[in-house]
Amino acid sequence: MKKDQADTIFANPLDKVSGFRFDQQVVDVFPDMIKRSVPGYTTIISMIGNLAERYAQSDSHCYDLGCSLGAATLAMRHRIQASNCTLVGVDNSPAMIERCQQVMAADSGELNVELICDELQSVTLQAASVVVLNFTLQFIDVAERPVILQRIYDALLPGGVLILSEKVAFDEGPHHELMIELHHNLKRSNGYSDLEIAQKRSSLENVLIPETLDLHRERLKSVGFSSSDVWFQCFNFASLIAIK
Ligand code: GEK
Repeated sequence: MKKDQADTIFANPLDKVSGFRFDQQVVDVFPDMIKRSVPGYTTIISMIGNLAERYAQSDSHCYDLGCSLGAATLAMRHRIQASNCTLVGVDNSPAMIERCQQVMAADSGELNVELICDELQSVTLQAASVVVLNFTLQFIDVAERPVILQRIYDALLPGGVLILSEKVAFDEGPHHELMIELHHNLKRSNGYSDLEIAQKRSSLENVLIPETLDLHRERLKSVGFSSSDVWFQCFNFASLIAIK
């Protein structure tokens, strides 16, 4: 397996900053990129393992939708005790899935892992006890989000959970600016230059669409989740748990 590289994708001035894509260049730097960009990422991954241990049911599926290199899949694989549980990782980036396959093959976990390269919107979900959307929904057209959550809710077994992590927006005002500033300060302290931060921000414009926590809670309620709330937040990054 190729060694992970440091993320320098936006380090030099680009003539034209294109819309962000999960291609081979991103795959090669992905672990470094996500750890230095998403506050609390390592904690969230580890806690997804804890939550999966608690909520995974025997004879069920646990889905990692937008699995990238399978960090959340691996965390679940090493914590789930329930018998006959199958992990399913889905990602629409062929480069991500190819590397994820190598990651899973090199891992000694015993739970069966199935990897699917497809749009998560078209994958059949069934008998699910845990569904993870760890910073994935934010990349999908806002209009498609309610349908995706409804399909997840319908596929969940009673007592099943959705773990939804997102970059979130705040209503316009001082708090909105403050959260963006605090996140950028964190990226600076993680070694990104102002140029890298600015070029990445413009690459993600219209690709990553954050919504407010209120909107996420309302949508989860409207598809049927009886309870949902934030279990982790650092600045404008949050993770919710919704229980069926
Ligand atoms: C982690 N969960 O490390 N269908 C399937 N996959 C998609 C779709 C789609 N429609 N849209 C985007 N993706 C991971 C991190 S990264 C988040 C998730 C980030 C995939 C996309 O290819 C990418 O791999 C992933 O969602 C988002 O816990 O990079 O900020």
